[in-house]
Amino acid sequence: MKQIIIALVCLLSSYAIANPEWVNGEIVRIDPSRDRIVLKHEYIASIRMHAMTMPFGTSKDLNLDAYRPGDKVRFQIKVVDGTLDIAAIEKLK
Ligand SMILES: [Cu+2]
Repeated sequence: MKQIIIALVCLLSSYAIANPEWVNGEIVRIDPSRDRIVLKHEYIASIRMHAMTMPFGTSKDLNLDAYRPGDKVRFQIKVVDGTLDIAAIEKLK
């Protein structure tokens, strides 16, 4: 079972690397103390995830100072240790 999960995560991360996909969403909450951001996102085709509101991890080099809840954004994801992190984000005009 563990191997299946690892294989799945590897598959997901190779998808994300091979085909960086921009996903539209809206910021719901930013939680810098826990390196987390909650986004209401549209369907993510690369991992076949339906639209939902969920938390994503954020890395230190992602500067979110200019972002506020309610901002419309587009973002790219990456799989880190089995969790979804934001690889890139930018505001939609
Ligand atoms: Cu989701």
